[in-house]
Amino acid sequence: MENDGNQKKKKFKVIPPPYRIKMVERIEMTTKEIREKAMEKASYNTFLLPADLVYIDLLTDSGTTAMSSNQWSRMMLGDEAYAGSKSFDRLDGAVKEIYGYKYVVPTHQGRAAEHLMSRILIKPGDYVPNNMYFTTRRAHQEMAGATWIDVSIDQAHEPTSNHQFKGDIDLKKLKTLIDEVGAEKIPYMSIEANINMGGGQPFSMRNLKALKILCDKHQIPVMLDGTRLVENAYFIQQREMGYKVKSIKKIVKEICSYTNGATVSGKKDALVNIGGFLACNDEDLFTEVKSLVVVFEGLHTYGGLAGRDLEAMACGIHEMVDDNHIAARVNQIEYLGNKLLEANVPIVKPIGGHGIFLDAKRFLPHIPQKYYPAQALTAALYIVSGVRGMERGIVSAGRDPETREERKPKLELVRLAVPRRAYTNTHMDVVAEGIIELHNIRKKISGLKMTFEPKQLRFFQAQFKPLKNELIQK
Ligand code: PM9
Repeated sequence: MENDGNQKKKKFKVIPPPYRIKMVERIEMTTKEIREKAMEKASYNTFLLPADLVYIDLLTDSGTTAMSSNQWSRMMLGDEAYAGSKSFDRLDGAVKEIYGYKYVVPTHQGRAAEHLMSRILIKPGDYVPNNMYFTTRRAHQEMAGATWIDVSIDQAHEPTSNHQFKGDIDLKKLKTLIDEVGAEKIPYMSIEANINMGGGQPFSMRNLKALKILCDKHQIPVMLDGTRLVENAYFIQQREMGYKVKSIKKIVKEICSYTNGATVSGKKDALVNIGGFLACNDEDLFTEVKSLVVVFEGLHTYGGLAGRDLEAMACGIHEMVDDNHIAARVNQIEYLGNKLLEANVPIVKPIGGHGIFLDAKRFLPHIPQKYYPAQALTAALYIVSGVRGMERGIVSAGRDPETREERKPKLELVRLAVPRRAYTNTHMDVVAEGIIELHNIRKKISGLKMTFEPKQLRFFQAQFKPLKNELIQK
């Protein structure tokens, strides 16, 4: 049997991580008074908090991974030659072996790859269908002149739906789009693995295969956002018929075989603090990417990264497909999610692959969406517990580029994303306690008004004030 990790899992109630800890970093709990002042100074936006005033940092799982001793030692072997470094060869080899694409161009992170892909493939007036949106991907599609279209299944927008593959594409919605605008106006089909904004939810292999057949028929390339591909592969292994006995490595390769290329932020699955890449099978696209990357990132063999970063990512790509690693990673999220479900805290179901998502509409039903309930909940959670999360609702959704009206997503969420290999389940216990405490005083939380709104990706730097004089009434 090839899938050894999956068998080991069944022996334990929790899945123990396949590592021990060699180096630690001190973190400090602050007082509620300190946090109240810090939150006010940060204008009720957790992105504007100093990190040393955060106790457990679940702002993001991006670039916050603990690297392995192998990755750190590979960094010392980084070949810093400007052109044609050995470290590029190792990254190139790792992507080809694990993902199976023919061509690879490194970039400094995921959005840089999205930028190159959008600039090259999109013409003004085009339409790009997606399974829900991710902030940076949609921003680049729209900046290149495309209209973003959501072709995700309806259940993806329902926090209480237990659908096992909320990342699936609604093929009827896609067919309607093709009929309405014509395939020549659709430069690519954009499909994200384990959709982030929907709660870390996977697509199924069955749906992906059907999507590929439909797109091939209309000569529309399928471009994957492979940022959280391994987590998606894990859910396929656990939930889809016929995949229980397959290794994560095989499932990852199979997914990629039904796509024409991918943009990847290495800061998630690939276990590095910086890095990304664009990979594809089409030689013409590769030639164009190589030509454009030198304008924005650097030569096509380093793409804005140091040789040591390429080494760490090459090593991380091999480590990420270890069945034991990914089982323990997702199990830690389930551990936290189940504690919250037991305490009747409203979270997105099923429990996702990279974090748990509080449903602010059910948590704070007294705050209308126009007063930013998820933003208020994120700020209040920090004050009560020292835990930092991120708004994933109306603030993150931003404005329609044409009408400039606020987009009002059905999902109004607070994301608590768990960094890989960084925290223990004891930390998860503390996070759960903080959220449950906050849930008990939820009626005292007030809404927010926005006092400053940046032009792009406003959630990063927007500023707020409580509607009443205090965010949490005494
Ligand atoms: N994701 C995250 O925290 C970091 C930026 S938004 C706070 O979830 C997907 C699915 C992502 C993603 C980043 C990117 C961009 C692309 N696709 O951050 O540029 O989740 O490396 O990747 C973040 P980079």
